[in-house]
Amino acid sequence: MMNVAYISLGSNIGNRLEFLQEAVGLLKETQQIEFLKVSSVYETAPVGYVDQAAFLNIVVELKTLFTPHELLGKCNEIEDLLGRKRIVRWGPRTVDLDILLYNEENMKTEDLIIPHPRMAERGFVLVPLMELNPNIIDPRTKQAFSNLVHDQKEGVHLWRKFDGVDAFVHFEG
Ligand code: PH2
Ligand code: MG
Ligand code: MG
Repeated sequence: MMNVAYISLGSNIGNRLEFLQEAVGLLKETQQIEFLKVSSVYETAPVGYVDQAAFLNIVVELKTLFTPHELLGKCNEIEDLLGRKRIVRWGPRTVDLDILLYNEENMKTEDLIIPHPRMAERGFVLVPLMELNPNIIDPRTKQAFSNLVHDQKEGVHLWRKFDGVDAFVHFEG
């Protein structure tokens, strides 16, 4: 059975676009994942720990045969693969992959909470998510995410638009 999932990707070290591209490329070449869409790239002010460089953020929509935990395993594997390329001891990760949504799943386990517990307060998540699908309902609150996005646009700036996943993965610039 094919499931629809949304993943948020962020990078704020080194060649940020290249890390996002490599991560998306690794998702794309995974047998149990079929790619649907990749959002535009946004440059975003850091949220939470603010004393760090600006991020590039995207959201991807995918179809997958993976269960939520199998998808989490794949995300962690990609973070490890790309993270190991750098030796930044205290720095943020080169690339972060967070599962936002998985079908209409509303689940809480020790290592995985879906929907992502902080997604509704994060412009760097909501703005690209609304670009991909403005009709999504929060399975936890039953509210449309589009009702929240208006207050969350501060610090989120369109950085570059790509025409499809392949254009994104293979772009060299
Ligand atoms: N990720 C965080 C913390 N803060 N801020 C922005 N702008 N983008 C991120 O991806 C991000 C963040 C933790 O993963
Ligand atoms: Mg994160
Ligand atoms: Mg994470």
